Amino acid sequence: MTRSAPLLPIAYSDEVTAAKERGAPLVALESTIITHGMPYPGNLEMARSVERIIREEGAVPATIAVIEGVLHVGLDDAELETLAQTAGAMKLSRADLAFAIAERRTGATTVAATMIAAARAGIRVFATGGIGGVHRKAEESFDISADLDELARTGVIVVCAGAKAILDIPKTLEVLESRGVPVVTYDSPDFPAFWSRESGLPSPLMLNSPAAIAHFQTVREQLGIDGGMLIANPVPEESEIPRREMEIYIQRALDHAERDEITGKAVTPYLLDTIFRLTDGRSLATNIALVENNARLAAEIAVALAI
Ligand code: PSU
Ligand code: MN
Repeated sequence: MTRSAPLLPIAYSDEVTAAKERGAPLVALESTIITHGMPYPGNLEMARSVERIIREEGAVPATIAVIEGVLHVGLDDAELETLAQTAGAMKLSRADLAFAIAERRTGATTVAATMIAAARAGIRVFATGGIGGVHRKAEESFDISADLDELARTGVIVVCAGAKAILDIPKTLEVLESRGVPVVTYDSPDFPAFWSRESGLPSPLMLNSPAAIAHFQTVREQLGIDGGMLIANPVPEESEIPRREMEIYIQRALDHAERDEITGKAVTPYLLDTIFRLTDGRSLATNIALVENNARLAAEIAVALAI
């Protein structure tokens, strides 16, 4: 008797299965933003609305998460609702995505883990809010998100609203450049800073249409260049919180984090939560608006890639 290796426990939603069969454009979505990035019920509203926007644009959403040891690519509404209320979900990156599956745990995927799952499922475009990056004072803490290395190695286009201004944005851009990750701002010369349309830094590259982004990716593939690319899509003007104002809240949140000795995986969720409270929820409204904006662009890119 020959023993074959057991298959990876992976579950595609009906909608994703049908999309794969007919070759329809797909957009992956992460779940850490749901479990660790926003409070309930705003997180559920956001998760539902980004899926709706992707469908309106003619693509199919695939929210990715690990539920009781099964890697889900595409969640139905009941699963989305349960996840949005799961307090103890793990926050999974490259280091522990397989651990959660092996140990039959439930966990949400970060940008890095979502890219791994998307690539495995043949999904080429992924929408999120902001990527992880090089934290301020990283020269002391060594806190650099695994998202950056994942962008360098895994061939998925990640649409974000820039790097969160809680990070050290110049250092984050330096690391992306050293690792050979193209950073393309959509329709703006300024690299955006998540809640704000500007970071004070110019963007390395700029493109003005989903078709141009798809074409750039095609040429990268023709050259045999693997790895991902980052599309930075500035938050719509009517939803932005200007940089100078944000800086006050960010500084306060960083002081709180230092006082409470927050380290490791807990840093990003802690800072986001503190900023939500300091801005009386205004940062949450901005966060939802920018993710919706990114979902729309990601769907347009996925459609353009499929042409
Ligand atoms: N952007 C958001 N909210 C989030 C995150 C990003 O608007 O919750 C999450 C993403 O999942 C990202 C992660 O991959 O934070 C980065 O965490 P870390 O800095 O620990 O690598
Ligand atoms: Mn970190």
